[in-house]
Amino acid sequence: MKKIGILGSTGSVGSQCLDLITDYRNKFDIEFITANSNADKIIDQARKFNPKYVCILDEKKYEYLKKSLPNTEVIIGEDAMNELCKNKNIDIILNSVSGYKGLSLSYQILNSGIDLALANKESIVQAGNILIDLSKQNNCNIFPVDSEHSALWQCLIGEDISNVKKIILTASGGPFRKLKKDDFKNITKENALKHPNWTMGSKITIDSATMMNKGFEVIEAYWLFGIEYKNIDIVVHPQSIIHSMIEYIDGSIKAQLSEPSMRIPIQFALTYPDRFKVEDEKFNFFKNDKLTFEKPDFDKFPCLKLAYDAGSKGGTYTTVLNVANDIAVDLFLKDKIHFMEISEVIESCLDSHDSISNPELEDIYTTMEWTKNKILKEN
Ligand code: MN3
Repeated sequence: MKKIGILGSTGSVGSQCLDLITDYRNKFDIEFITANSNADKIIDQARKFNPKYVCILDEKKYEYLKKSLPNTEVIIGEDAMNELCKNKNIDIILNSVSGYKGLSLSYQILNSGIDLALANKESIVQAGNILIDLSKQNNCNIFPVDSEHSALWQCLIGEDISNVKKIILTASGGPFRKLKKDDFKNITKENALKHPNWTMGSKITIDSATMMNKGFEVIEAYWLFGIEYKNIDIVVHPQSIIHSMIEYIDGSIKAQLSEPSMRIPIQFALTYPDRFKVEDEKFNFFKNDKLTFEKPDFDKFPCLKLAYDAGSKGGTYTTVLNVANDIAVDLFLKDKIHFMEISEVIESCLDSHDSISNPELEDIYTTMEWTKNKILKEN
């Protein structure tokens, strides 16, 4: 039995993780589940899966939760959530909270020497050096749940990293791949929230529309696999069947393919080095007889360049990139700024930032505060 904890169990990745555990109840023991504020959903989940702890951030929901789950330990707040990540009896914790708040949890998990199944890519974008160092010091793993990085990981098994020439990240291109640049000014929130291939939370859906999501994934790949930015390429592949590729020094390219479903990357992070059977729709070559590829358009999607630049410059630039994006997306979702202003807000923060090289956790938090204050003052 693997003991697992799920941070953000009511979100898209968290719920899918519980779904797959339904098929393997004899393999996993759920220690805790946590949510931001969705009390009804976490109550349903707790009744079905019987975790030892249920934690919710929203304090107003405490009484309701307590009453609904008399036989479960109900706890509230951020500190309690952090406390859960210190339990060394747990084998692996899935961090699938959304946005920059995931960092303190990822930190706590690795600091306690627990394996981290990472769906919150923001934490590695914000503090890659710190998380990677921690995992080495404490001899624990960061297993990617992002489908591209899971693909890269799967392509690298049994290979020597020094034989890698290139990482090729695939991108769906998002909903505005074919839209002319002149028409970007007419983009509405509703258009941006419609992703062609994946159903996800609203924050990551907007990140896909601006392609900042891919920019973050470039930075995530840099930290997870230690490959220089100049050797990380993006190829737009609208069908989302090839989830990413590795090119080796001999010219051989390995790819991982499947229908676009998060089930495989979530499950592989939990079962590695094993593979468990899934009764799911299998890839059909004859229904998918056209796999196409395009160059990414850096002109239409300025967030891509911002991400490469911030990543290459290093230090706290990627912290600014991430937090500025988080807040800009939130402002966009609240109809306070236009779609095209998302990248402008981020760029202006990056331009006026004094980066700290080799940042400590304190520097990261200071930078987060600085970025937040700057944007909220100006918007
Ligand atoms: Mn992805």
